[in-house]
Amino acid sequence: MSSPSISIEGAVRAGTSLAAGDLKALPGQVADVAPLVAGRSGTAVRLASVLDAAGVDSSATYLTVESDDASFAASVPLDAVREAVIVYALDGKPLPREKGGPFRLLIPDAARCGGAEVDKCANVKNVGVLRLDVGHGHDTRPSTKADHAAMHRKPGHGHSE
Ligand SMILES: Nc1nc2c(c(=O)[nH]1)N[C@H]1C(S)=C(S)[C@@H](COP(=O)(O)O)O[C@H]1N2
Ligand SMILES: [Mo]
Repeated sequence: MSSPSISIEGAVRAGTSLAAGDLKALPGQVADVAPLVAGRSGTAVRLASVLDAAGVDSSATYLTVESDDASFAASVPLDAVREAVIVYALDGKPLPREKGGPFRLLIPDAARCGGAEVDKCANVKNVGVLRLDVGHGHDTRPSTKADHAAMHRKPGHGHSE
């Protein structure tokens, strides 16, 4: 079996697929995300470096982030995630799936759940695809407070607030 990877596709110069080892070799390493994103830990790479690896087309306006099982997706303005990171390791080991691994997007200073286009719900776990879109893309985030609360009541759906 090939190692898990993130696929970067859509409005890019050259679509690519990056495994943890590839992410580790990129510039923009963050040894510990804790100072950047309160309450989180792990080793990360800046999203900007990851996107640079594929070469974002100037037409792209949104980043659509999808989980590897295709169950969850969030589409956020590219401009709003300039400071985001992809966590790929914890204590020198692959980030465990239950912590959102093998790859997790974390957006510093994201708004509270359901509070804005870039909220904590957009911190996608188990990231499989980063797609550069021209305009808003696939997004499974609940649009009403009631739907959001219902989603968080489902077993296994971790929630911090
Ligand atoms: N793959 C995946 N990522 C996801 C979700 C999900 O259901 N599946 N839920 C989102 C929502 S709604 C929130 S609020 C945060 C919760 O992250 P936490 O459990 O680390 O606090 O994860 C986000 N990332
Ligand atoms: Mo959420």
